[in-house]
Amino acid sequence: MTLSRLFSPALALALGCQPDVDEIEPPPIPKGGDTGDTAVDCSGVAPVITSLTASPDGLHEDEQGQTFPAMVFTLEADDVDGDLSFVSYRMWWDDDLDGATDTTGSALVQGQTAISSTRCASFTLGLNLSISSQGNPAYNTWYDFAVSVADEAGMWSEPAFCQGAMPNEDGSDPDPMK
Ligand SMILES: [Ca+2]
Ligand SMILES: [Ca+2]
Repeated sequence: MTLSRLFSPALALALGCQPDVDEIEPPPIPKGGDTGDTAVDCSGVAPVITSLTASPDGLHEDEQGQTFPAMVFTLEADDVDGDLSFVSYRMWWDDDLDGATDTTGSALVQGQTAISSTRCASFTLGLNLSISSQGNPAYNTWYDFAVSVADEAGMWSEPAFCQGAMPNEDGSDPDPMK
């Protein structure tokens, strides 16, 4: 069993076009009522990414049966106010290997996925995000990647950075970083 099965569905994203993921309709955010509703207390703090790694992940097959080299990003984040019934994510990358990448522009990949968590309880998110490549990121090329995640209120974490490389076109592992 893979980590992605344990934690969350791996998301196959077709780069260069709309992410091929199910659009998840955000659930309505409870409004504070006259009964002392505590919803306000369970939101307002952004998640904090505590670890991020990227690994080549062979070939992934899309819905048309075509295979593409893929990477998997393993991310952990804490959200102390526990408003994480779904998580949004954004990714950026560049090939200037200085350990960071610009996150002020439009994300190169973004999406949402449902999360099984207890509302209002501090929650440690374990998320595996898969991306497959049709040329960007290039095969067998190292990049700085950045990932940011948001809770259901849309509060974005600071970006976390890691370096990684897509497999070769045949799915074999990339060359070590030069
Ligand atoms: Ca939160
Ligand atoms: Ca960079």
